[in-house]
Amino acid sequence: MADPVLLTIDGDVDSPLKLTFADFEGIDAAFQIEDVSQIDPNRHGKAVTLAGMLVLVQAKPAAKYLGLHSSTDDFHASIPLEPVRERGLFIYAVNDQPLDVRQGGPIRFFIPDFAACHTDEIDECANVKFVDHVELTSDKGYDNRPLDDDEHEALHRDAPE
Ligand SMILES: Nc1nc2c(c(=O)[nH]1)N[C@H]1C(S)=C(S)[C@@H](COP(=O)(O)O)O[C@H]1N2
Ligand SMILES: [Mo]
Repeated sequence: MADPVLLTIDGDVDSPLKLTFADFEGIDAAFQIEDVSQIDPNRHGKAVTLAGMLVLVQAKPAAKYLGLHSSTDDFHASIPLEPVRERGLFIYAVNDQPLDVRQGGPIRFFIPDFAACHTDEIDECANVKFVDHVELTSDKGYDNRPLDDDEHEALHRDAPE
């Protein structure tokens, strides 16, 4: 059987992509971070940079928002692209194995230096786990991140461990 597609990237791009684990491993070393713990000691694994991904899909100048969608638990964020362009990461492997679901795998979006939850458009909540679809858009897209402490608490209470 063919390897499953882990991430689809489309929207305002000239070259949409569907990536399997092997595709992630094959991405140019210039677009890879070998060891995410060098950037954030609390995070581990190997990542492809958002900047690299934007080159691969040939993002159009019209792309202003980064949509991060998880169909696994119906969690969605849409954040301004410019401030995260050079620091966003897609973590996909630990010890050369696909990222475990407990760490947000198979693919986890991660912004080092995120703001505290719901204090900013680019907050910790935008570190979308099990992200399977990235859509670049000219306007803000669908976003169902928690808006306040109560919603946030409810989300964490219901989250599978
Ligand atoms: N798919 C998905 N991603 C998600 C969430 C979620 O509920 N589902 N919660 C978000 C929130 S609100 C926070 S604060 C962080 C928590 O990341 P952690 O579980 O690694 O601490 O993940 C974010 N990513
Ligand atoms: Mo959060």
